[in-house]
Amino acid sequence: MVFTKKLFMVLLMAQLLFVFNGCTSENNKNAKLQNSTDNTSLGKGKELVLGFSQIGDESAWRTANSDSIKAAAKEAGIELIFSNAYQKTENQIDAIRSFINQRVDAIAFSPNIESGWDSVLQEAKDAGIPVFITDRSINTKDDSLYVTCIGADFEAEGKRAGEWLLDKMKDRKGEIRIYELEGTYGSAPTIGRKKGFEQVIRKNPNMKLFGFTDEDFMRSKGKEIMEDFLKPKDLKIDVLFAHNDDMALGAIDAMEEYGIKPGKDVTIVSVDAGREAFEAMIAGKLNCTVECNPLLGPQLMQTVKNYFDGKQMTKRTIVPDGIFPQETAKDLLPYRKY
Ligand code: GZL
Ligand code: ZN
Repeated sequence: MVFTKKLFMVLLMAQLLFVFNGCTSENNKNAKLQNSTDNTSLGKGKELVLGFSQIGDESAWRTANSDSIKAAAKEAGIELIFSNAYQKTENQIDAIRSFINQRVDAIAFSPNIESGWDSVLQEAKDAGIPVFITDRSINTKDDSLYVTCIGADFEAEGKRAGEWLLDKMKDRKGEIRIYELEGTYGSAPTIGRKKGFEQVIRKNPNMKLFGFTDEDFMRSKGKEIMEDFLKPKDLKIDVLFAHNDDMALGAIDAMEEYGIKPGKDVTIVSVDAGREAFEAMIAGKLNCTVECNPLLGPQLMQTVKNYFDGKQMTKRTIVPDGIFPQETAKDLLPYRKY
């Protein structure tokens, strides 16, 4: 009983000490800090509990991302409560609310779409629970609602795809008909990749974007829309830009069903640079993929720990990306980590 009484007294002191700070989140952060150092001083360190709301399992990228988060939490000694929202934004909001009710130490999530997060993040802030955003970013006027956002620059990825296409097509004469397979409507990668790509291809007046649909980053939906599109034989497509490899691979399946040679009759560029994209490039069916690194787990866990160690951090951490044209695929495939 003495043990718990001592801990209680220390915690009470800690709480009183910080109550004068007035700022709840600071108070909670320091109290947690106080708590965690107390715990370590008591020998067995109390594990931090992190609630993570994942978008779904719509693509190979997402699976690699989830695997990275789970492995990194284990490695960091952080207890992870992992929830899959099956690409429903309302499921993510429910998950964040449940993490708040469970009084987790921290919350992290990859937001399915950019908008609609302010109220639930305000609830987390009122509860003194810090929120970390990874992968996709959000639109909010109040950036005190989250500690930091770790993810790629999606507009730069779209520009990179566009610049590669401009170069690839620089000697092509006549109209160049482009179809764009977009990701989830309203998501940061879809908005950014679309904006970056279309801004760049405007530099070539022969390039005509004649069609685009959102297919939620899913291979099955990429295949379906391309089948519907190719059914009437007379439609011509010179270039396909897919916002991720999975939709490109689905479209490639459909093209082959209709006797069209993907990567030859149609130039195809996508984003993610996953293993299957490298295999498709080696098979001559995909011409280029822009990298978007899903292995964000270690960086997220380190950032959470840094927060509780009271370290300063920036609001935005851009994860660097590369670009992989077909001719590089064979040599690089053995070194790919996802
Ligand atoms: C990008 C990520 C996107 C991937 C897709 O950071 O949010 O979602 O490009 C995934 O493959 O479904
Ligand atoms: Zn859709």
